[in-house]
Amino acid sequence: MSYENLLLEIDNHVALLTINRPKALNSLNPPTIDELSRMFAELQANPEVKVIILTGAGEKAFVAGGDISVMQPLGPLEARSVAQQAQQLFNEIEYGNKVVIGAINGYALGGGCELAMACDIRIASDNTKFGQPEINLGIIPGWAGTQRLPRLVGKSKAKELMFTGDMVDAVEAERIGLADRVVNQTDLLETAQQMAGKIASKPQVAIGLIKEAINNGLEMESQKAFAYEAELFGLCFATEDQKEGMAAFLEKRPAVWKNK
Ligand code: CO8
Repeated sequence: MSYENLLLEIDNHVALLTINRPKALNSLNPPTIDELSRMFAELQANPEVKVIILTGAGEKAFVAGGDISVMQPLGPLEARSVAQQAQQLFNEIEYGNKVVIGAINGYALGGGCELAMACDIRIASDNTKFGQPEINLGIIPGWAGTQRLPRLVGKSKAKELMFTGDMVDAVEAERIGLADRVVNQTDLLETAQQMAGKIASKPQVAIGLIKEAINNGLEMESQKAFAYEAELFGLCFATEDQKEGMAAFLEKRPAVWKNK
């Protein structure tokens, strides 16, 4: 399948996916959202790929938001449809079976901040600015920002950021829990690759079950979530990797994972 707005490299079980519209600061128009949906479906189905790194082309922006020139003339039903299309993509990223690391390399604003928040982990370069500036356009976040941001930074900080439209720099983003790590821009991809390589070297069934336990469990009442975790923990004992991992520990040798 061909992609006009995306670049892809796959190396050693890690896919590096780059949104490539640097002249428009990688802002997301409907064709790019459509390409991202097709690409994530392809990568989730590719057994060679264990971890996906998502970044933006150029040194200035990860994604500067939804494409405002496309949004400007929309009617309410079209705007709702664009919101639903992107929300579906972001759900596929958050709930999909592969780990997704956001390598956030500059502005992550509006829909760009919402896309970053759908990633499992965010590593930000020191020039990154996060924000939900939709209020300055007379709209509210529509790609699940009103839901994912408070879950990451708390209700009142999320309201402050959305009411004011203010951006936060990478250090502040790390302090409030929006970024997990901050590095020099020159080190960003290498740091993401190192983390991706480490995660790709782990037993993948258990990695997938951790993702499921956290994502689904956080949406449940706590006693139900504990029971759900116990079920998934039990499921690990149906895998060859549980047998191998424990045998290897007891035999004092490195484990050889089969990812099944
Ligand atoms: N959409 C379209 N084009 C953009 C966007 C964007 N979000 N951001 C930047 N661009 C374009 C600029 O228009 C400019 O194009 P050109 O060179 O043709 O004039 C080019 O990228 C470079 O941008 P600037 O010249 O503005 O660069 P600066 O360094 O001066 O400023 C900023 C960088 C601060 C990032 C500035 O570009 C900016 O404020 N951008 C807009 C940020 C924003 O408001 N993002 C939120 C958009 S709304 C959103 O994401 C909601 C999505 C949900 C939609 C729901 C359903 C419809």
